[in-house]
Amino acid sequence: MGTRLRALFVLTAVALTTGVPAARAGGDSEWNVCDDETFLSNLAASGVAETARGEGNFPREPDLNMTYEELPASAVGQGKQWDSVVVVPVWFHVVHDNGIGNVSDADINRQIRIMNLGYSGFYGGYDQGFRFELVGITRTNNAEWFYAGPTSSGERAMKHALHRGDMGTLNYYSTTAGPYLGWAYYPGLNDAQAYLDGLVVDWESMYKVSDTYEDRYDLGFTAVHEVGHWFALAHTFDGGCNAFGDYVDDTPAMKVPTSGCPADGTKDTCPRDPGFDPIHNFMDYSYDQCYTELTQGQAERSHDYWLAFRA
Ligand SMILES: [Ca+2]
Ligand SMILES: [Ca+2]
Ligand SMILES: [Zn+2]
Repeated sequence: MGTRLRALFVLTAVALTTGVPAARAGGDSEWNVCDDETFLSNLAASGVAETARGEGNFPREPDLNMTYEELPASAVGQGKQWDSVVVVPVWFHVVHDNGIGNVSDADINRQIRIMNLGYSGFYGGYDQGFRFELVGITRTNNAEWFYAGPTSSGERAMKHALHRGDMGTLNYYSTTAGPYLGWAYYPGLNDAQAYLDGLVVDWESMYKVSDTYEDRYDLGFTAVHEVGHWFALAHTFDGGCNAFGDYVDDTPAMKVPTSGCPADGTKDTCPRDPGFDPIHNFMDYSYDQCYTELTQGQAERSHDYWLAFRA
């Protein structure tokens, strides 16, 4: 079905802002996602990046010029026919800098468990019909890879070396994720790019392994969010108030990402679209403690794409 899908999957992931390089918190320089060396030198010079990732002037995720669309009509709704839970094998790649970020096996198993809880509806919402099974762990001491940002030579080298399995295998790279909390690639990478498939997730977002993101992003839910992209889920705010929104019917449209967790739950940035903003959805940008759910519509979209690209 490749040709009808056009360019939508050429790049990937997730945009909070578009086209504007993020200014580094704590400094006046600008960092372009393609300029890895500048980032690394700034990181070494300032020492502030550890406290700034994903916050302040940093978007949580890079803008990789991702586009996303609906599948061809013939492929839409096929996922409704899934009749058993899909178990996704996971290769977990620990990349560290002389021990910094060298998370334990227990941390990894807990992270997999959190992903299983998130995708089974344990916290709320709809059982997504996916589960995750850890099949292997790699450990690599490599500072370049550990600090690498998206589209960098470090990312490419890391994935060339470590990527395992096929498109139905989830490769999870635990690094700093550069200045971000994480990024992921949508389904549909071409053969030459297939090695890039997978998640890159900030190791400090794992469940209470660090206090850097305490009370914000420290419950392991960044990976739940990134897995959503890997399944083809867009942000609930992607598309804004437009009719197609995130191509999921049962997530109310929203215009801007949520920050924190608005207490009364009545944030409504698309007042003409029924429903309050889905601030508890894992595909918004809320704090971890605000995340509880994915919807039936998101499960159906994920299974449609699974059948089309990963099964
Ligand atoms: Ca929607
Ligand atoms: Ca609304
Ligand atoms: Zn995202």
